[in-house]
Amino acid sequence: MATAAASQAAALRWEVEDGVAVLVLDVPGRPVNVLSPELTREFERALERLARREDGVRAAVLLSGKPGVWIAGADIDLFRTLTRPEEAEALSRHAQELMNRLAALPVPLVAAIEGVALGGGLELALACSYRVAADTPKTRLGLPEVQLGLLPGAGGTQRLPRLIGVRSALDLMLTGRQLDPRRASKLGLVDEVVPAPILRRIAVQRARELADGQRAPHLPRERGSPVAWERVPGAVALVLRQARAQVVRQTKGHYPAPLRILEVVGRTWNRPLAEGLREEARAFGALAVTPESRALVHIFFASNRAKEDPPLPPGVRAPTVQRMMVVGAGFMGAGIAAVSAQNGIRVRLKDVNAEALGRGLRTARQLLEAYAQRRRLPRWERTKLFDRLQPTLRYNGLRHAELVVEAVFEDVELKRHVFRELEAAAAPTTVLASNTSTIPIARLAEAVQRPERVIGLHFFSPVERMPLVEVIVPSTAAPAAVALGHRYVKAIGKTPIRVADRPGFYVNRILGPYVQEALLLLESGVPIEAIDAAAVAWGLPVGPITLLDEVGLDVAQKSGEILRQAFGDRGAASDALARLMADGRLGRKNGRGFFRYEAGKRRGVDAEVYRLLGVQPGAAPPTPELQDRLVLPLLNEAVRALEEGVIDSPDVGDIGAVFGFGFPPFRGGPFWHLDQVGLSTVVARLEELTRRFGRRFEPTALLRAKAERGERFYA
Ligand code: 3H9
Repeated sequence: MATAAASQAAALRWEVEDGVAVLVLDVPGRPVNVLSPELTREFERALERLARREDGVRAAVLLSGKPGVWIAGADIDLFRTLTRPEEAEALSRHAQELMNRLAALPVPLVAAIEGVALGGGLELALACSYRVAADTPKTRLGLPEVQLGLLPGAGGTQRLPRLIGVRSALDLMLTGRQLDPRRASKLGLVDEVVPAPILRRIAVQRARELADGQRAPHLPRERGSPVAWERVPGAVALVLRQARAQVVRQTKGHYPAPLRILEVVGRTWNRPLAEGLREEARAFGALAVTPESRALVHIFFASNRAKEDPPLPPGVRAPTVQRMMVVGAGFMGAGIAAVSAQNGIRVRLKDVNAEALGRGLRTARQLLEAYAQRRRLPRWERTKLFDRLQPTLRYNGLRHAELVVEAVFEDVELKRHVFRELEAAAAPTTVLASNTSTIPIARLAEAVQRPERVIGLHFFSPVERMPLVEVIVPSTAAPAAVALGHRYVKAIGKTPIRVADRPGFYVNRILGPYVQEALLLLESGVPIEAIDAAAVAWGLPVGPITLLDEVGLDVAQKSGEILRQAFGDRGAASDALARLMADGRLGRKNGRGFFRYEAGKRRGVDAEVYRLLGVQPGAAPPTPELQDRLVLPLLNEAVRALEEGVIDSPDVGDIGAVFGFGFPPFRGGPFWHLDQVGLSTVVARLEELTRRFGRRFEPTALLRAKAERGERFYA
């Protein structure tokens, strides 16, 4: 039977149950449990009490007092203050010492994991004698340090391979992948998976059994892998070679952390633990101060800030979306409907005729099917999931919806007509959102009686994969409508950025000059391969010409036209897209674009494109010059968007670019990158390009002013 709590600590509560100390971790004043020097001191006090067997305890259990989070790792905030590798190395040594003390406790310690156990959190679990996880959707285990440009620095690179084998450990460390409890149990990372309500009871029971010698602890080996085939000479070397080749292919050498992980594990997996820990700490120290890690840590915090709810006037509430309608069952509409249903929202998908609706419904159901398989949903949950998505040809039920997303064909009159119909059928409070990429939201708001409830929700394609949604805020929008849209985007697992209702919004606006410059380069005779290669070498996921083929030449042309009408006075523009479209080229979707396609597979550049554009491809300028010509206009446009209030902070601009089109995360986003290069360097380079190529490169006033004052975008 449980006895009353013997004492109360700030973050770590000490309770005693049947001779077992139950340590309940609940860091005060923080939304999640994170490891910090203060918490380490508390842990140390608790460990001393355990070592003394205070209250007669024979074993211990570590539980979290925060629902959904066991331990989210080390406090990432701490990394921002580190300036020298030695400081970071010391931080790592400190964390390792805590884990070593846990592992050396004279009483068994059971990790009772409910919620996320990430980074230092999982490393702590690895130092325990036994791990039980609750079977809840929020319970996930992983080592995401690589996503912050780091390696696990609290013993993870050492204890994980010694517990589950080198190959599985590398997979987790190199990808930052998070495992659900069942997968973690298959790998031997957790010893048991139990329903949440009995987690504490089972953990206490296992702790007692361990103390009584009725059950053996499950500990990492002192050295080497527990997987038999990995102990065959040469086996691990092969695993390492293959992993390295994959890392190089995927990161193109832009990310030091995964290479360092391979190096440390390769050198130490078969050495004594203490030696391995020393190597780990040194590598952690070196990585923590790299520009790549700083940029990635910046993205982590910037995305949290972007997710903060917008302020609401006193007394105003924005309801959460429980029911919604998606109007227009095309590819986008189907994707929006599926992603919403996956996240617990009841969705009606509407179109005007049965055929279009049937097609959209099939697409949406395929997405749900893929999701259900990925998540291995049990039958009853699958049924609930599919039930949440209902087709309709009419606006029935719309009265109960908090939100409608319109995703019909991109035609302003059609959309205005739909908005009028929606207003007639919806409740007065229903928020009406358009998923347009080119039409001003104000034009749609004008069409209805209550424009204050009209916003834009600009999704990116394919909806199920793209992490960003632009919440477009026309000047007429009510704060509650904006807040509802923002919260909805978060509820479906995406990152919202609030953007003013200006041409191209933010993402397409800054891509505009980049794509334009690529076309001008092409027209001046630079080979397509060289243009794309320069962008990819800079770290972008694909080059601009490939991007055009993927997005569709018609879509890009329309978007470009909008920007040209709005900002055309900035100089030369290419009409290459129009000319290629006149030849029936739409890009990948019709198998004809800048590239050739055979049976859906891309082959090479289509030489016919040069002929159509009257271009003789010649030698390319040096890569750095190509990169400057492509990227600097994009950066300049991002600053202009900030200057004009399209976005309200550099954070939003960075997140929009990284999540919207894959601006290289290791560069931290346009504003972060500008700061790193130095604003006056960028201004000088833009001025030089202006002299050589024209006004489109002119640095924007804000950039110039900040450069003159020696300022940065981030303090
Ligand atoms: C590490 O462990 C290194 C070690 O190997 C070695 C050390 C020597 N630190 O995302 P949310 C904040 S590296 C500081 O909105 P959710 C977050 O900023 C670490 N703060 O909630 C936000 O603050 P605010 C490896 C953190 O439910 C608030 O908590 N670990 C940390 O959507 C709520 O977060 C990771 O990389 C942290 N570690 O998701 C895990 N974690 O309210 C990173 C969270 O002021 N974290 N915060 O905006 C996550 O993935 C998610 O936050 C989590 C919760 C899944 C935990």
